[in-house]
Amino acid sequence: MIIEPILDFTRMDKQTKTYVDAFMADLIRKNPGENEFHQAVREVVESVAPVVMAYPYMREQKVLERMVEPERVIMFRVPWMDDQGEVQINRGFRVQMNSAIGPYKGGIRFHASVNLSIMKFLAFEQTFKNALTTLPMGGAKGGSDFSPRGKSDAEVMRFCQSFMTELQRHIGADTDVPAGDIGVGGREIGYMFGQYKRLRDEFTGTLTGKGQHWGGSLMRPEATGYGACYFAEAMLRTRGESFEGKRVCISGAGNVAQFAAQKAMRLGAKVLTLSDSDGFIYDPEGLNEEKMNYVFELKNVRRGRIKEYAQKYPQAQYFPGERPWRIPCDIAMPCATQNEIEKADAKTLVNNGCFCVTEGANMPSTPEAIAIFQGAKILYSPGKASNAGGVATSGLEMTQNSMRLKWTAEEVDQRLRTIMADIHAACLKYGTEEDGYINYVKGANIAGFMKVANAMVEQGLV
Ligand code: NDP
Ligand code: 2IT
Repeated sequence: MIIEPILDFTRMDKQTKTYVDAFMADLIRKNPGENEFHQAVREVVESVAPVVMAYPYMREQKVLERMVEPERVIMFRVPWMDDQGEVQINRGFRVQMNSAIGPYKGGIRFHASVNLSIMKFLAFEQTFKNALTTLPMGGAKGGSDFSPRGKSDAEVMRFCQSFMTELQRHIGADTDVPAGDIGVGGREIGYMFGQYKRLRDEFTGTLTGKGQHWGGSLMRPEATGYGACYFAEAMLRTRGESFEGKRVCISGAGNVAQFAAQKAMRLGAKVLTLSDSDGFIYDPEGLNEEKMNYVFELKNVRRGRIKEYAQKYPQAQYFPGERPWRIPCDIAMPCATQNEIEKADAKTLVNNGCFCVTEGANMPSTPEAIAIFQGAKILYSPGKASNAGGVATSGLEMTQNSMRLKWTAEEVDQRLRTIMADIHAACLKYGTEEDGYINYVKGANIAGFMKVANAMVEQGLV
């Protein structure tokens, strides 16, 4: 039974609001203290509640109630020894949220802040994001409260091996396929893949983001940042605009930020800022290819801090302890972490003339910030739509691994562009409001929800 979506979900009536309030009260009661998870769920529930109200079977089948209950949560001890010979204990997680449309798929985050709430919010978001990619991937997320920052390669390797020694029994090419996220890049994927292969005695595409000579897809490192720029281009086009000559503020200096900056610059924009958790740099002349190469070397080879950019390029200023949002820009691309744009930041951005916010990170804008953007009717896309290029290209890596062949960079890039255009079209379909404003939050949430909900109903009560 395929349920055709109705398109007029614009108004939330009183009955719908009562449903949302009761749903959220129950969720908070069952998952106390998990603030990030509550925040991610509320955003989706507010978008899809009119759909749920329109179809009684969705309520009878408790589709939404099932979606917020992970299919499985795995938590485990990760013991390892540091370079001084001291025993260290971290906590490992894998939240297998939803497998209605494909094997579990989602990144692994290594950061001191990782806890169950953050894992569940990310796995929940991933479920909708993966549905939007048009590829058959369920939603998951994993990680640990281990921070690779300041650790030696040997320590990172020992940690990754211990982490994978437990995780390997829960994953597999047709079961669950992890990848990178904050604190997990090529180095960490390499150590985890090596241990997986050793313990399971198989060479399959069970992790994505692998090295270029052992199964990694070309363009996977670039995919999230590039995909966010392709999505932003599509948004800008709805207003007859482009990146050409625009001032862009980017937060973060990691994988997503680096390639968002490179693509935005190559599309003719002036990229003014990058940041890390210690502060941000402002380069009034904008990035260029030479400066980008410096950033790649600084962050990916030397694992240095972004403040060093201002030492290398004296026209740039470094602002410790601050985020970049007060620098006037046309386009903002948050590419660091959750809740990094708060209400006051959003007001500053809009007051300074910013008219496009494209999220590279997951849930970087607070609900209050989103309300400011949408209230001002500026272009605003949630991460689950605009950062989906990363996991989409992971899906393309899985396909190449299954076929045991490798596509060219041009072929992968073309597929990525098509996927981002399709996601944008889905947002337009479900998110265009009566006055023509495109509510990308509603569009992305309803499009992702319809796909997963229908698959769940068709597969029965599991
Ligand atoms: P990286 O670890 O490569 O880079 C993260 C960057 O964000 C670093 O500059 C880091 O600074 C900064 N950052 C991390 N945590 C914080 C914090 N609490 N406050 C301020 N700055 C912080 O990660 P990615 O670039 O891969 O991920 C960035 C975002 O993009 C995350 O939200 C992730 O979930 C999302 N994402 C990633 C995808 C991918 O393919 N990698 C795909 C889709 C989304 P510092 O060095 O100081 O920690
Ligand atoms: O948040 C994300 O989409 C990612 N970290 C990428 C996940 C993946 O499986 O490539």
